[in-house]
Amino acid sequence: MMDSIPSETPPPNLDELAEDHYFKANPPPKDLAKHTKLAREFIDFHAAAGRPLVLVTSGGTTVPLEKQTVRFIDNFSAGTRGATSAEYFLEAGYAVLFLHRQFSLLPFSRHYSHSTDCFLDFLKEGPNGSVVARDDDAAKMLDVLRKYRHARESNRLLVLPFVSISDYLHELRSIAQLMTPLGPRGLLYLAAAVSDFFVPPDRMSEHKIQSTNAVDPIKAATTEEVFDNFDSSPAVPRSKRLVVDLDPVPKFLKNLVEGWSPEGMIVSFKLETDPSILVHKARYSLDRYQHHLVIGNLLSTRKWEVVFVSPGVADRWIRLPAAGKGEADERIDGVIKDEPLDPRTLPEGDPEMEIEGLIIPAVKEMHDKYIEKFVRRQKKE
Ligand code: PAZ
Repeated sequence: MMDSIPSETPPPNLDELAEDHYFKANPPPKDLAKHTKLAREFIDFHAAAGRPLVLVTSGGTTVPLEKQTVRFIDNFSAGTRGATSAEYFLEAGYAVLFLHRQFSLLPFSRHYSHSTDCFLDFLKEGPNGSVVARDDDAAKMLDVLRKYRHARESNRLLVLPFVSISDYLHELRSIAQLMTPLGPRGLLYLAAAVSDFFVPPDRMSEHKIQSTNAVDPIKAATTEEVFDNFDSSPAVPRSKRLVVDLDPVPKFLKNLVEGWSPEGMIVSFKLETDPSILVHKARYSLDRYQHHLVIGNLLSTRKWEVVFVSPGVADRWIRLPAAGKGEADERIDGVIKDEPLDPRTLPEGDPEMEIEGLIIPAVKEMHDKYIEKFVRRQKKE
């Protein structure tokens, strides 16, 4: 009789199991195949040209409460960080794949949308029934228009929308995997405000959640299951309450780093409201997922300062200069501050300066070094 051979089957990879389960249980967005085709063509075009390409994610993700969605949970993000960063990446020579929440801010058009002014306020009647920019706005609009046209005509900007958290994750996974031919020239800059909680499909109502029990008798007469997301001993009458029970969204950053995009440089953002935990949470995320850079920011000061947390180096605060002070970076009034700004006493900045104008060159510098190191290592092998 033969001795039994010890089994060599590796233990199951829990991250892969969670990924498999999530993507099977949550249906893909209906435009995924169309988006994937556009993304593949765009990425392959720039990979062949040896150009660096950045995937910028931007805006909030919705958490639908019903399959035929009438209501959903959302967050504050307007997509300013993502849309503004995309413009600076284009200026820095990148091709930009802009994956954004539908109807959030877009690169270039952001200068004329979502503001207190209506875009028509920037226009006036011109000669012979034409429409032209108002004199005060013409110079800036021409500059923005030229940059936009150049990005479009040189095929450097691809804009793809998503709506819900599951749309976002499906799109992110597919695009990250398609970025493989870029090797280290691929950069993932994850600025979208991604929901941490969601309603899993098996607990989601098909139809609009009812606020009264008026349809109960009709429902009871049919074989259809009545949606029930209420607890069993409500203090307020059952027909008047809505208790929403959310599951945590699985954390896929590890899958992204190890499986979907193992050669690209990955930059994530960490948003907090409590200054005392920001840096700690950013460092925790970096240690846990082993990616390349976490950019920390606080809700109240995110347009003035961010903190770069990366492996093996000290935290680096990047700040807008106070008005009239010129260069600022880590310094405020000549003093290096490594504590967050006080939101009640934010310096009056130059309205023409945007913090993304400081963030993107710093990210590019890190990305250039990352590519160099990767190429050097490959040569040695
Ligand atoms: O869209 P916005 O400009 O108003 O805000 C940008 C931001 C705060 C959403 C972004 O900088 C960020 O931190 N994104 C990641 C958020 C998170 O999931 O922790």
